[in-house]
Amino acid sequence: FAPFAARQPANRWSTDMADAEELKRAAAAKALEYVTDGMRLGLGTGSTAKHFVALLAERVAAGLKVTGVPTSEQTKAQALSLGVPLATLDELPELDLCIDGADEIGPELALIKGGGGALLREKIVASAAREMIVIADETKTVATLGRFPLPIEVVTFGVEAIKLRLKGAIATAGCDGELKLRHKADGKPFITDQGNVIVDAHLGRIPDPRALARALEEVAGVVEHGLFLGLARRAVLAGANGISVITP
Ligand code: ABF
Repeated sequence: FAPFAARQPANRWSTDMADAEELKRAAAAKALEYVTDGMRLGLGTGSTAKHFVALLAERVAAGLKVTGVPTSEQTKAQALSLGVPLATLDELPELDLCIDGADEIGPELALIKGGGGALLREKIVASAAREMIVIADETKTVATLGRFPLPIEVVTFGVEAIKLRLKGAIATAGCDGELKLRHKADGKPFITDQGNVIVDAHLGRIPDPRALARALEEVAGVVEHGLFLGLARRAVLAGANGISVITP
């Protein structure tokens, strides 16, 4: 991609945004190199995954044969509009590769995902794949997970009671912080593709992600959480100095 120093910062904010999009697109383009003819592909959600789907569609138009399983209604709509052949996970329960973005990437490629609200389908699809590659700009990497609020998908019944139990569970894993039910811009609760709601846990630091994952999974009403541990086998990260590919 183009050298960043060469740009004129006429409007700093829009220039930074453009740079960020370029980095996401560069990571997506690199990840495309891992896609081969005949693959069954999990298609992620979010702005980085959106670049990947767009680039994949160009390859499909040029003759690449793949079948995608989308992780959200949003990705499904994009892939359909661009002519990427799709199947459901019931039709293709085993996938070769899943390519998706992340909100935070920690040591050993432990991830926080779900900022876009698609964590449940994302985790099911990633788990069905032989390999998951996470794509991101390098600002997503952290030494300790938790600066990004951890999304926890819960059922709509008894949300306040679930939040109280979550608070206790989080404390047993050495974490603390505010739990907020996610809302849309119109003030209504955000509802996931599976009809649940999301509680965002503002923890700041997650010293032991495995302990926290175990604790959350014991709370009745929790459908899934955004800690993706041991799932990503590779991260393709784009930064101002180029692309790096890292493994756990
Ligand atoms: C999905 O999109 C999510 O799990 C994550 O929340 C988000 C990352 O979005 P972006 O690529 O737009 O930063 O992968």
